[in-house]
Amino acid sequence: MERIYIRDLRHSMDNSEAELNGWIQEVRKLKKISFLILRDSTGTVQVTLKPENIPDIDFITGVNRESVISVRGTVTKEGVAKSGIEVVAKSVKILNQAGTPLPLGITDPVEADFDTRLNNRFLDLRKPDKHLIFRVESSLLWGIRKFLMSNDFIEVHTPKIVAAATEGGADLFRVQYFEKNAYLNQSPQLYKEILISGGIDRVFEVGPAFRAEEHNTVRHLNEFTSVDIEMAFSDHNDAMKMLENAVRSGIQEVVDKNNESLELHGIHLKVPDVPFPRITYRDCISILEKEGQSVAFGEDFTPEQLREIGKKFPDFYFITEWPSSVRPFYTMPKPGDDEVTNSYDLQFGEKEITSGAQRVHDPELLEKRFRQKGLDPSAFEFYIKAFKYGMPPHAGWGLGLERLSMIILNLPNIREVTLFPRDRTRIVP
Ligand code: AMO
Repeated sequence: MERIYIRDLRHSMDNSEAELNGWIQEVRKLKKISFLILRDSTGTVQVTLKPENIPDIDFITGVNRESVISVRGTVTKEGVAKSGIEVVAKSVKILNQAGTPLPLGITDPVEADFDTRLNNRFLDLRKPDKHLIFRVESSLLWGIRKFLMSNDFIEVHTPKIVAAATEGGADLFRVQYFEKNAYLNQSPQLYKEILISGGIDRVFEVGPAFRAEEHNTVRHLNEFTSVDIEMAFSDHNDAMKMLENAVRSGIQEVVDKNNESLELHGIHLKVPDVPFPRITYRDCISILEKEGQSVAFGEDFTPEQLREIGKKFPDFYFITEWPSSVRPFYTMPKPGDDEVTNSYDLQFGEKEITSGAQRVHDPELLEKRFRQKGLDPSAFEFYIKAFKYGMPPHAGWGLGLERLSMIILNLPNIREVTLFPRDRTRIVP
């Protein structure tokens, strides 16, 4: 007998035979017959147990909720269940019994506190709305991957144990690498640029990035998933186009694959139009000044200031031409105006999703930029070397996958879209 998912029962013929596997969500015992609500990764269905088919009916209905079972039976399309579909069991096999009491309820109307949920993530994920988050994240990434692959990018994997800091020395996790000191990589930045010198032309990577940021916020993780690209013979404008279309393609895939489930959970997702608006850092200062705020040129915007700017741009938009002082050494200064750079952040309202830029490709300028940032170029010899023997002009970006998922699902905390979050206090489970 073929195993089928509960979602697909609606396509089954009346009176056909099916095997279903899943968890017992609920037991309803009546005088003669009993019902189980069976749940799998795609939904729930009512299973009818009749004593003439199931001689050990009392044993089965006495099994704890959340035990794992396999049911073989007849699909009945005009049953008494609300959905109209039920399965009249011919046999029920208990595959594994669940303990009691459950450390976290699956169907409780009142949600447990977040820590209890995360401590019992395996149970939390059995709830359909939590499960859906990770289906959405998977579709989102698949849409982005498909877009990049169809634009001649190849997917690469670069080291996560590294010898040099990428995004600034402060937020590094140290690891003991035999007799040497090493770090967990903050970003694949240096490696993706080296690959451009390697002649690969267009690369992308999806992988973990580690930041030892001390503060616990709803938008920061100490380990997040970074979607990075780097493209040769390109500038920041080319990279921004690639980004807005990648985001659009990701959201399109989410809608194509999950719209029915999203609508069921009251989430109405719109595929954004491109191009996204572009606004310079200096224009943002003007907006803030009009609101009576004084902003010092050369500093990052505070969360309050971003909130103010976000009021004018509630959807996706780019903030471009950030000052050199707030961008890393690898960022290309704007020709003729080197107070600012050929850089951008993709924002959604007040929230940052992506940073990117055209990069410095001239090795002399690169060494100068290292020194301006107070960094010793000799620690980056392996990187600078790749610039000395024919490095094309190039540009790219790094997108926080969890940040984008959080935004499209309108969730208040980045931990909701992270299976097993790593934050200032949490490394288990
Ligand atoms: P940046 O440091 O801005 O740039 O990071 C890029 C994007 O990664 C996400 N992000 C985070 N998400 C969750 N928790 C964190 N602690 C965290 N830190 C960053 C954000 C951010 O926009 N090398 C450059 C990218 C490039 O220029 O290609 C970089 O890493 O969404």
